[in-house]
Amino acid sequence: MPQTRRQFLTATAGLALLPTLPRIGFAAPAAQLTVASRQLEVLGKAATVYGITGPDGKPGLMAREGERFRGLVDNQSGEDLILHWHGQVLARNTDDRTRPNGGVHPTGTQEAYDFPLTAGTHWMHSHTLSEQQLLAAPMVTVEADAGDVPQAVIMLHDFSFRPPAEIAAGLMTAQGHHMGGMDMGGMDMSGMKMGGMKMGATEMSGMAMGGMTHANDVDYDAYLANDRTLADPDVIAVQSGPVRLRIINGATATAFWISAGGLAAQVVAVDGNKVAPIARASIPLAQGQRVDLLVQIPPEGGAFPILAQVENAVMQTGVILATSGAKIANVPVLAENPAPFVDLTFDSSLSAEFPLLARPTDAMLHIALGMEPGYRWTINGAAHGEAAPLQAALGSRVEMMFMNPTMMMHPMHLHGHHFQVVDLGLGRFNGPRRDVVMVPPGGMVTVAVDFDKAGEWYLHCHHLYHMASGMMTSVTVA
Ligand SMILES: [Cu+2]
Repeated sequence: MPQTRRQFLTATAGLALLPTLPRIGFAAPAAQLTVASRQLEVLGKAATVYGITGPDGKPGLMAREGERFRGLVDNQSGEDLILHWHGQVLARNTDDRTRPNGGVHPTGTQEAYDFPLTAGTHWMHSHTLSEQQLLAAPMVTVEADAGDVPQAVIMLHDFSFRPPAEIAAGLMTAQGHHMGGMDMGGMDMSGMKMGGMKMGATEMSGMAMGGMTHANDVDYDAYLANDRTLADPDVIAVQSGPVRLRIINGATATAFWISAGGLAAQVVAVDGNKVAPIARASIPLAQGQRVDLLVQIPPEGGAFPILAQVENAVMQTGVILATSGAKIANVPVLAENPAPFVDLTFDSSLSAEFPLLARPTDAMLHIALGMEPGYRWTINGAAHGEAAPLQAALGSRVEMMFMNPTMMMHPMHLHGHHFQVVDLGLGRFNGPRRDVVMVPPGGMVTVAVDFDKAGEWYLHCHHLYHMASGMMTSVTVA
């Protein structure tokens, strides 16, 4: 049953008296998810959005490594549903409706699922425009070796009172998108001579793109962390000692910079995959990506904002971690200075704990990302549906090289697999395992994939409006 605002306030007030973390728990393995619309208050106004509620009445699902996702998904949303199990690499192609010709889950019906859960911080979301209306939720499976460290999940969203179809229509007109009529001549791959360059993505974007680099093509009304703005943030009760933050960027068109403020913070996983722990004060997080941060609450306690600031902008959102009785100061919704564009400096410093096994590469896929006038986004010159799927042999090691001559960053997502980032344009390295990699303007990023599961898997930009405007294809694995 959804909490009312009054119940929430009561619960929050009671937290200070409780010695444990009552809002963090584990679901029974036989989970059932209900997708329905719900009311949310944003900026003092009522908004109707969607939600995915687990058996414990909380958003999404929290489980332990070794458990299965077994149970019914009840679609009460009033709309046909295409739900994606993002990061669930143990699910088969047929376990996910987000595949070519996967059909829809009709409203008013229940569907049964049964697949092993993938350890780590993952999530679930609509694969249509309703993702913009918060049709998304965490799908977190706590690793067997995660110990007793308390967990806190932070889900980020960009929010608009406008319906997503209206936003999409606006982007496709010159009025709605100031680059709609830009002449892209001379921006083709041959003009960039990318194959012969040994240059970092950042240098290349500075050189090739000049001042044209662009972000945030949708004007949002608010940015949410666990459904709330910083004007009225989610306050998560913590105690002194370590807390594992599992941060999910569920925003549809916004990349953030994550900051744990004054807390000591170590990055321990990205996209649910362990990396060699690394201390970081500021972490870029593109659409669809996740980061696990181990923070240390000091012995004296206090209140600690965990912030997500929009790239190239001053807007920010976040939650507050607070020990019992801590005074919680207001955090403004606008930061003092704009954040930079997200880039690959962070990724270049990561090392996978479990890299792909060393073996020869069987095939190379070149994937040129493109933009054409009228907000038409393409892969290898074709919008979704215009070209045949890419091909990969079952059991093969394939490298996918993404090249981005456009002026926007594209967070590229492959369904059903965790690839390994192996080259950011600076030479080979033991990069992180991920399922979303950002390809910045002017950037060239290579990932290695073991295509070990048959089926046709989507490959797309996780900017919802780029995906909806063509930047999607699929890989047939057979
Ligand atoms: Cu894109």
